Amino acid sequence: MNWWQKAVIYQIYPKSFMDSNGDGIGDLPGIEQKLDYLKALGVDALWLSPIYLSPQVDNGYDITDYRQVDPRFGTNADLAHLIHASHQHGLKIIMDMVANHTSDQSPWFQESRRSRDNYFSDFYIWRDPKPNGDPPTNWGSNFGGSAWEYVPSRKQYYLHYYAKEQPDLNWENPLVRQAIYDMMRYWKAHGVDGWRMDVITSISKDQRFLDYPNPQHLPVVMGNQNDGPRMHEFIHEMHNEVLAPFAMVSVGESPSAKSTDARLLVDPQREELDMIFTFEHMHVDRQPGNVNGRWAIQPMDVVQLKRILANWQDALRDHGWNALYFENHDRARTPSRWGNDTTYRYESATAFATVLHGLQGTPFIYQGEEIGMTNPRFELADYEDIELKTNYEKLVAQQKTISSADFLKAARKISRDNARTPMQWDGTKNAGFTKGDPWFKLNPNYPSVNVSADRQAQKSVFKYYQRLIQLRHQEDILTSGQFELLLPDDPHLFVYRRTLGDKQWLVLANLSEETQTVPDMPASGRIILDNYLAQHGDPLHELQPYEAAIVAVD
Ligand code: TEU
Ligand code: CA
Repeated sequence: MNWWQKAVIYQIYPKSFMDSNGDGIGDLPGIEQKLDYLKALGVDALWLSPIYLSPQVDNGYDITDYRQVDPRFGTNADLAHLIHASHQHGLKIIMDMVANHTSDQSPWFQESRRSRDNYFSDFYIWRDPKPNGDPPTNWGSNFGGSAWEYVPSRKQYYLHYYAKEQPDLNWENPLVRQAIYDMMRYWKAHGVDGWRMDVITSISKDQRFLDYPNPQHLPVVMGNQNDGPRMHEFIHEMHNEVLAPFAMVSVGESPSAKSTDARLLVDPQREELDMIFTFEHMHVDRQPGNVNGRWAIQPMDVVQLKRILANWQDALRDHGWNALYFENHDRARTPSRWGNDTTYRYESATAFATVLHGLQGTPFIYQGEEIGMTNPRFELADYEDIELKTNYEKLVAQQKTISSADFLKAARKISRDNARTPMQWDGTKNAGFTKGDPWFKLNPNYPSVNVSADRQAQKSVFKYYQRLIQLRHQEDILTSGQFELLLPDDPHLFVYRRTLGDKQWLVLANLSEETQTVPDMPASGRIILDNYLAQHGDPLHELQPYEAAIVAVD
């Protein structure tokens, strides 16, 4: 078994984690101050969202220089220090690798846009206009508008799947691939243990550059963006060049992968990636086929959530390994999104945690999830995120397919900024995140929801996570046990069995606000964990609102 299969990984969004110097922006020395806290939680590795030099059009997912730490976050020496200190704490470091695109401020792009015949000319994807001057294809960007931007100095368009300030790299060019591998070796030499790979399934583009059938004559988003013809070849090459020789762990982000695609990416025999993040279970509260995409929300469907997670458990059993997550910097807070963030904040936070951490795979915890942080109820003017702003412009202002009020309602449920408010450390001014003016508004509930209060509370989300993490470290049944979904059609209960040898554990959660009886369970068992603390009755047969338990029935 590899270290990362027994591990729980904690994601840090540095900008919002801890500010050490009072400029209102979280930074690397701030992370270092919190290593004891992370150790107390019990996690094994940290994934840092991008801290490289960047104009921050997309909060660092637009990189100017892969080898330089942005002065907002500190210096390269601060990073070296943090890696060293983390290792001394027994924490591994996984860095974000954004290799599908760079910032338009990158010297590579600045050179590339200058002319058609310099060393960097083919580092990006340039194409001539259509005869009538239109963009080369009708592909749409994820952040609104066409995926092509015209540059007069080359009389050509370049491709960008995200903002126009995020030009896509040309992976067909071997010089680009070698430049990325060299960068990975460079950080390996600084002690980095692995990579989270941003939209890695987008790196290969279909070189035919075909238009999509398009009755509405609007740019078409998705479909063109993933699983290009050379994707597996490129990832396999990266595996051989850097991942395998330097034993670095890899978890790829793969927005459109189904479980069958996942097997091709993470089956160890194929020598590509260790794990991938799927988006499939993120769609259980989205109206399928609606023109407003992820802004067309609907109540989440527990049956669908179970079907998707169970399908991934089955598909990767003996053919790969799951990366398990509910929250990250692109997703909302689970109690607000799928649970109840007022009356049952503690209960719903811990119920979803139990469901996730009981599965086979490597759980990822996003900063603040371990204290049950919630979505802020912002007004439109409070939001910062480029994805939200560009989608508002496209859907509300131009297309007029959703009203401003409904867009705001969706934003409060699912927008990316919900997870990006500063970490709530204590009840003092600005939640102890900064002594200056925070770069982004805090969630106004920080006087009551914060690390310090939670760790002292009877109902402590943090303590519950500590226990879940300990169990994963100690109990092989959680890492290796067979998985079987029970009661698949029950609309409120998420129940499954893990089995290892003659050991059997049931993981049970009531994802509703009413007490539920649980049918067809064994007569008795031994409670390993229960989020209703001492008050629990008989979780094998009756579950209180958002009650969750793990019960041994061997
Ligand atoms: O996200 C990829 C991605 O698909 C998201 O932009 C997605 O469209 C959005 O979360 C809504 O579902 C990665 C990063 O995680 C994200 O922060 C970046 O903005 C994006 O890539 C571009 O680098
Ligand atoms: Ca700072």
